[in-house]
Amino acid sequence: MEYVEIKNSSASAKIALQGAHIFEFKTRDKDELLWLSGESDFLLGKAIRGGIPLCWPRFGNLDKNMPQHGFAREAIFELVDIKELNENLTEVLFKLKESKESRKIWDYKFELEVKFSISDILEIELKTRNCDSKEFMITQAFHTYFKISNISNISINNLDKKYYLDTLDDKVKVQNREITIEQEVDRVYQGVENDIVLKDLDRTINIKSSGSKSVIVWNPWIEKSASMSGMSSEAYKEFVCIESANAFEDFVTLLPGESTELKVSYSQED
Ligand code: TA6
Repeated sequence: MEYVEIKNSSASAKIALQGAHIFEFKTRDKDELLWLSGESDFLLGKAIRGGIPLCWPRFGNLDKNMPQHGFAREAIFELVDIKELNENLTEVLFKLKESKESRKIWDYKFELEVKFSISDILEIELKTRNCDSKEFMITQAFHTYFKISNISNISINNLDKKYYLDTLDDKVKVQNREITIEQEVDRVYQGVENDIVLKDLDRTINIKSSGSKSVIVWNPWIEKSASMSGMSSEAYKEFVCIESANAFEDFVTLLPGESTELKVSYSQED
């Protein structure tokens, strides 16, 4: 599976052309940011398990002839440009346009651009342009797998008092204080416009996003971890997904010629 490897004075990264899927990111003086399953097959046509899968043009499993989380993460993107802006910052640009295959699933003309900024901060911009003569609706997400010391050591902060859909029982609930994880968690928070902070022992990861008002928090816990593809039975201890998204009611409709951008940045503190 072809990938681009970036190394500069601040960070290193690996990004597969399939799905414009970043699966490694490490700054010079910090641990690896992203979790990557040791059981991920790296087979063309099968999403890499871990890193940051791009869910597009759908988040979730709502359209009958659309794969879960859309088709972009299994599509081969074009590597358009690699720019070394200085010794500490490299920008990488990928592009995807409609194809015969994509139009069988989703009959629209589009241009999807993904721009990575690799430095001590990881920034990603997902830009969708409607190149068709009719409007279309998208939902989307950065399905980010964060590498953690152990699921029992983490807390996810700044979602206090936010409403969320608990997809495990389809009930809407309100978050009380920080999130800690002692069971399967699969929640879609709505109306989120603030930064989120993942704390793991003495490590803090700041998650900033723009163009999005929904955030998904997911951990499969023991049973699902053992049954999901590309995951070991112990994997649930090693990662948590915090996904900046336009999910469900937070969908985006684009008229012909219009475009929208979903952006996220991840910075780390000790
Ligand atoms: O983002 C959470 C979720 O929708 C879970 O329900 C689970 O299905 C997860 O994504 C992984 O999905 P995938 O298609 O990557 O196996």
